[in-house]
Amino acid sequence: MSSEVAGYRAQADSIREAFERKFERFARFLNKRINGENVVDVTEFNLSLEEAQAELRALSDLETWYVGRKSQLSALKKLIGKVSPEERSGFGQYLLLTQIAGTDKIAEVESNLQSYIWKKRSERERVDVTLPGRRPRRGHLHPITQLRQRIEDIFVSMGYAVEDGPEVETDFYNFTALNIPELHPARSPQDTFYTTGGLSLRSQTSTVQVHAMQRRRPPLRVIAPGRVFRRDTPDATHNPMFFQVEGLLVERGVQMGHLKGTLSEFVRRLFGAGTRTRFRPSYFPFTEPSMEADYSCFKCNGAGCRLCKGSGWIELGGSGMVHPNVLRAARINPDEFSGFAFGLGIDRMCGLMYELDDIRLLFENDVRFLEQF
Ligand code: FA5
Repeated sequence: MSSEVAGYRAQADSIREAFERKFERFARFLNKRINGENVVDVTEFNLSLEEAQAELRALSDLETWYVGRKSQLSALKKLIGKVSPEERSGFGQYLLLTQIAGTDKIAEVESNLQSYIWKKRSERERVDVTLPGRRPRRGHLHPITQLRQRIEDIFVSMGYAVEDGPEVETDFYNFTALNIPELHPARSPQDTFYTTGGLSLRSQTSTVQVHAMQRRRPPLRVIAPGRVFRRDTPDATHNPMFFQVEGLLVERGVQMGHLKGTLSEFVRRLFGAGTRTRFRPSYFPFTEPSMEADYSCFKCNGAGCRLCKGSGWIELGGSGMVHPNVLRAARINPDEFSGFAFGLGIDRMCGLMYELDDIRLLFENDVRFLEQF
């Protein structure tokens, strides 16, 4: 053997010795040879799942160190072609045996660790199918949604369609089309949140009046429930975000009696046949004439109690005959068609029905509170 090849073989021997030293920590994961048979009891490994996974990673690092592309053994293999043809195959074989001596052991440990990990994993993920099941807690609709649906049902049964409108509005739909020109003082009580692009969050569902008239054309009957926003400071009866339901009817020959009859029938269906209504003159820029509607207290039947603050009456909302300018904004001829509109606040109505001291409770989303409805 040439001194050159002898030197290479010595290098291969020292690489293998270094490997054996590094491999010592894994020796306990090798099969045991008992009576000539390969035996392994992985339960003796005594590792947690995470520890076993870490061992597997360390083993893979060792394999890379020993036979990886940049390993010293690979560097030696590149020399095979350089040794003399007579010595080439002997040297090549020597390196191959050196390599196999390590990779066989690595493969054995890897397979044993894999089965240990599989065992640990299935232990951890095992499901005891005999355990009693956990019953899911069923929720229910929010009280405001429940009330909104009751209101919708009543109006749908009176021939109304349910209409939807955007919560982010242009100045036209929120104010101008509702007969509230720029700089008109009626804008300030309904001050809202504006974006820099000239849009605003709608301050009332009355915005849907114009959308509905443009979309459906008269004759029409719609209600439009939805979320509205105002710059109101929160207190027991105010929220900056709350729900309203708008009603709009536009037909030929509609007059105030139809409005009064509709709202009276509505409260009778919602609170009971004996419920009475009263109408007070009021002002809204988009209705003329305008009225506030009240209904007799459902708790004391009008005698006066804590709920109605002793008056016997509870406020229902605003209403009136649609102003001709609003009809004109939707390109409807006020000489041909007339209509009425009303707007009710759902949150306050909900607060009264459930005798809540504070409507803010409705939005705190405390399930202990919400579960009661
Ligand atoms: C209006 O918003 C009119 N659009 C109603 C209307 C429609 C009149 C159609 C004529 C024709 P008002 O600002 O009064 O009206 O509000 C109506 C209802 O919303 C009130 O009765 C009240 O129940 C509720 N509301 C008003 N502000 C708040 C608030 N900050 N928090 C909770 N509810 C509120």
